[in-house]
Amino acid sequence: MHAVVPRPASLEELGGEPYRVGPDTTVDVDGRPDLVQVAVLAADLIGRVTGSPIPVRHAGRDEPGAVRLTIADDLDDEAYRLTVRARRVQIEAARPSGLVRGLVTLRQLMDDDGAVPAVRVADRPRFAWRGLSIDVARHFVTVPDLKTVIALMSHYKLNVLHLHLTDDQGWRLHVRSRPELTRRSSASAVGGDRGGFYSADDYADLVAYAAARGVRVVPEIDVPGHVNAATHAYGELNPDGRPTDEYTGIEVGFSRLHADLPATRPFLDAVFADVAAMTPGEYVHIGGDEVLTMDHDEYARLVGMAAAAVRAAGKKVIGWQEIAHAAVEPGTLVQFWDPRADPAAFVAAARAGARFIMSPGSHAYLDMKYDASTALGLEWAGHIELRDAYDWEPTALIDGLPAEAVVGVEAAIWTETLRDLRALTTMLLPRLAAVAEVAWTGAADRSFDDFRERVASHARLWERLGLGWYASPQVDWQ
Ligand code: TNX
Repeated sequence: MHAVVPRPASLEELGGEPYRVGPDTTVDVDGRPDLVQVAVLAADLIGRVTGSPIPVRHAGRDEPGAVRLTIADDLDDEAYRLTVRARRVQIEAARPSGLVRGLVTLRQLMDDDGAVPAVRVADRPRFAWRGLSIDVARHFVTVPDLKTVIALMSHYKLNVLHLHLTDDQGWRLHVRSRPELTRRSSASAVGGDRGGFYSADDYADLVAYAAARGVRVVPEIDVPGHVNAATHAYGELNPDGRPTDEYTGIEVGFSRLHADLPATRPFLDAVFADVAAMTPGEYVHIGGDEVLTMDHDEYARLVGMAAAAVRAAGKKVIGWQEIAHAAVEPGTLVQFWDPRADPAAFVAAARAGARFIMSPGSHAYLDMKYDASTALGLEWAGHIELRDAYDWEPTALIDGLPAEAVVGVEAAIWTETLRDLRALTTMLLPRLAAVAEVAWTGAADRSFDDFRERVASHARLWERLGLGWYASPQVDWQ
């Protein structure tokens, strides 16, 4: 399967000479704006390999040397076909996002001199939702650093960037109707480190950069716990009317909203309406995790208010697994993370129409240490070596949950201990590639021994991009 990660559904050797990027290489495409955007991305990616700029052309027929991008209506959403021959390359997909998946496969097949073996690839994802959740609240991640992570996600065919934008330690997105959130609560971060926030323009820029790479952004405003940044900015959210103190530690579960305060519902309505308005995607994440200081009724009322605000703004609701205990409606997504929970509540939620995104702490939490000697990261869900991030089956995590209820897989990275891009990618790489394969490749086509051989050459690209990565002893790195 050459070195393609995630492993494609099928790859056939055609024999004969490889394609070589050279002076006659162009990217040819029909003149639709969304296709031209993919073509420009293709020209940029291919041009970087050989260091020479590649022209984009509108061309109706096959020209020698061309990498041709074509819309093929017989394919599903993100499926693609890639055909590489000595004199031409063709990528076909139903939509631009499918063309991006094919382009990435082409890029991974290319050696450092721009040669690509003659192959035919036919490929499609197992799960429609293949995500990475990033905590930009404990430590802020700047726009350029986040773009690097988005490009990496796209390289592994992930399609959902879930941004954990708010927590006790900081509020990272400007919200028009509640400007004090970023004015008073964005400068802080864990350990007194530098904070930051995304302006509306920054955010739109990130959304567009991600969209061009086939990645949707799902914003998370975490309520009704993990809210100290909000209660620090707006005293009216607290029973005594006074702002809480800034918080820069790493405890969880102490902060909370109050269902009976008059300011609470208007706050939720306004914040979720504004965030929804900045979101072209279908989903807004309401958090809902780890509220340790509230009775169940109040929790359910507050989650209900947040969910209602999201729906009133025209979006669908996703929340951490705890929301399965509050009202779920058909179409609600529940994000599983903690296997210590009782499966019965999830099975009941699925019966009520909820669907599941799988982020099991012991496999997909990429802020866990690789082993006891890892300098960065936490350990509450155990150590996660590369094989642990790879060897798990998303539909077998919850007893009694029907396989059809599982619609996605999401890695998560929490940043209590991760202060910069190098730290972030050292935890992501190589494990992000492993989780991406769990999400993309059919269960019958997956094996760790095969994966470890394919991923071995990927470190060359990570090095080339100057990224930090972990040289897992489970791989013979090339
Ligand atoms: C649990 S997972 C959390 C986060 C922490 C993380 C650290 C979840 C929904 N909540 O608040 O940052 O563990 O690994």
